[in-house]
Amino acid sequence: MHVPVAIVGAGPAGLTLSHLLHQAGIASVIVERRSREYVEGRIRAGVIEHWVAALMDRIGVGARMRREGLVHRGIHLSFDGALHDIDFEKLVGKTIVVYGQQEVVKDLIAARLADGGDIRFEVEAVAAADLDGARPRLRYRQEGREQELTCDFLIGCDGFHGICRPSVPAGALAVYEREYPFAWLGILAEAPPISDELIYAYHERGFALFSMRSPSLVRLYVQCRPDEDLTTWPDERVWDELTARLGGEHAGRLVRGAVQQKSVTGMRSFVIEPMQHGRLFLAGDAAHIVPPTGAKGMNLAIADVLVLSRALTAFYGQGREDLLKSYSATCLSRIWKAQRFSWFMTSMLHLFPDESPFDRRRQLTELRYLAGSRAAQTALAENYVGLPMD
Ligand code: FAS
Ligand code: PHB
Repeated sequence: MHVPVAIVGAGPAGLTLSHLLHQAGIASVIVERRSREYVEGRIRAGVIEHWVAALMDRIGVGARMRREGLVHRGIHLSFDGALHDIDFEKLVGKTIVVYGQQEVVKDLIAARLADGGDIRFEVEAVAAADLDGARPRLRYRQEGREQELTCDFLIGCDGFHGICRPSVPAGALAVYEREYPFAWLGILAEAPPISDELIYAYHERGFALFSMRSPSLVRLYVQCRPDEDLTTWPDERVWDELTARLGGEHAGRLVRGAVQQKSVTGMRSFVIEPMQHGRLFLAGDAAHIVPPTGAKGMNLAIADVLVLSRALTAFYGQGREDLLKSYSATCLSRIWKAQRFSWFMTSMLHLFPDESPFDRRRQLTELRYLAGSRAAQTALAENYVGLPMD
């Protein structure tokens, strides 16, 4: 079988790309090793940047997001026992939408299938070859049988642990990475939010984040060790730690609802350069990882494939190769800005095991400066809502 564009992975990157290509009249196939139920049930990000929400509207998959998503005009920072507002709408005239990543994935899959899109669930890509040729080959396993397809372009949207990035010859990619000496223990719980916006808390016991998914579903995170043993975190301990770290009057109102999901997510910054090798293009977590403190992961994945869809449309429409050639550079300039912002938020709000009392004072001073400076708040706001997408 030959297809113009073969995409590995039905996450936000792969699904958005397939949808954008369909709207440009370009056929694609997605192979996804997990089942539809699994990818639609996977709890991950929850914040949608301003321009991403507008894009979802423009490409016809924003209706449920607008109905069920929560528009937030800013965030709260909690430190010194009080809440400090960062009002994005006042500072940069933009808002964000809080809407679960799995909901975005559900909406995109529904749209793809309604358009007769070709998504092959429970099909695992096993190897990519001939990337330097005009027709890359993708070997995949379906119902236990190995098969092969060829394509004009192979797109690795298969996340950090996928097979596409490792299929690039060693030495052809430069790797930039940093591991953080902590992780996030996250829970999803049935409870009404105690705040109208997210709360990022800096506390001597460690970072905490109060987020939400709906008027009856909250998403909460506490800083923990990278190798934290979940069995030592019964629900009550999670709630106790959140109450302690969120502090202030609102913590006392925290409703301890039934915990639906609990997991530990490691924290790293990771970028490969370039994001292309021959006719293989990498997008999303396959090419870069940010610590979730800046809420950039899913948004960056969608930014990559918007750039790639324009390049492929120019290729098939006008035979242009310039946008394909500049794909990597175009994406990397945005990716490094998001890497810097995610590192900034992570460094300002987490306790590092080896830090000194000087570092603690510096972090607190950074937060106090932020709370008192319109200039500093504006810088945070414009990065958080999403830098303009050309
Ligand atoms: P994805 O990882 O979403 O999708 C890749 C897809 O490829 C998966 O469906 C996978 O099954 C498939 N795949 C992999 N190998 C394959 C193979 N060989 N064959 C076929 N299919 C294959 N961001 C936030 O902002 N906030 C958060 O709270 C947050 N939490 C996260 C928690 C976790 C555990 C992870 C891993 C990420 C989290 N992120 C979070 C970041 C997240 O939002 C990612 O940035 C986003 O999922 C990236 O989207 P994709 O690049 O599409 O990759
Ligand atoms: C979430 O709602 O899951 C979330 C929100 C903001 C972050 C990270 C995760 O920075």
